[in-house]
Amino acid sequence: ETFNVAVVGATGAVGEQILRLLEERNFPIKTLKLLSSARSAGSKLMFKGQEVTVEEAKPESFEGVQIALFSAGGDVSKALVPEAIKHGTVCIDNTSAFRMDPTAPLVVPEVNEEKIFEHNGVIANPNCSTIQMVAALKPLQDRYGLKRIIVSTYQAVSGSGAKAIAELNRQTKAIVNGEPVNPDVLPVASLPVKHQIAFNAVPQIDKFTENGFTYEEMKMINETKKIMGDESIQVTATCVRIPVVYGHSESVYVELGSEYDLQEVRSLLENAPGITVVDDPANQAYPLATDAAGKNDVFVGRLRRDLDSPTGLNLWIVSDNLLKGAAWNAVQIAEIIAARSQQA
Ligand code: 11C
Repeated sequence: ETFNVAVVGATGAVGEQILRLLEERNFPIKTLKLLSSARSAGSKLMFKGQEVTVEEAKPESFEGVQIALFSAGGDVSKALVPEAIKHGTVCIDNTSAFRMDPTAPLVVPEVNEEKIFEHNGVIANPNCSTIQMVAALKPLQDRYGLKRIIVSTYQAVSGSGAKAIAELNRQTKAIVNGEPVNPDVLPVASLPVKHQIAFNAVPQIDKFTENGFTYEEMKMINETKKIMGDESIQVTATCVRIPVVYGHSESVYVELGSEYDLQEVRSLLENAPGITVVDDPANQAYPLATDAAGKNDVFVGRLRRDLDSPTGLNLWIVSDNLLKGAAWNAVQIAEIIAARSQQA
């Protein structure tokens, strides 16, 4: 069986990776529609050696479409996912629009694949920094339970889109040449104050909420509980933007539900799907954003016991934010839907 597929936001940073993955994984496509905002409509993209013209996404675009992957921003998803559902399209949504909707499954296949089939038309893809953390913690949750997570992130500028990548490049050149930096995009393009990202660390990703946490931090807190299916897990997060282009890194301190054996933790992670352990301090081997970029896996290292708490464990978790953090997780979900439908 092959499928009529649409990619909404095909010209964006994540859309580009979705197309590459659909091509590389030979997804069973009957027809492919590339959709975008009016601004990008008319541009041409290559898919399997053929030129495809990008069309403006409209409610009627979903006629006959069986699977649609959305990554064109929350407003586009809020407006068009309900229209697509009316046409019977199963929507995989990369934005935050439906993540906390209790009727929408929030899925990381390594953690809660079975939730996919509880959907009412839309399956939400979590935030990038959440996905890599829960994928790595799932085997530990299954074996020991999770009591508390304290995470600090070191996030790549590509999470904020193509303009932020250009801004980092521009500022880096400006500083090296002794020219003015003129921050224009980060931390949040729509807010009046901007900060230098080159040679800096900015403890603000997205806007602030009323409780003093940013939306990015609240995504990590709320989405983790929903995906892991346990509201009692305590989570606190500090999200920081650093001058890296691809790959989010995370320092995670976790208190497990019981005492643990470090060798067992290592082998649980080594045998977990989608996880690669890189952890050999004697040879200075640990996950690096530069190594994770372009790869689908989540990389875990710096495994070490806390010195005070017998249930405390430290980890360093790195993954490509545009791949497992976005496009690959979405394509994985699409592959699972396609495989189930082919079995039926
Ligand atoms: C960032 N995590 O790195 C954000 C990007 O909710 O899908 C993804 C935002 C989202 O800036």
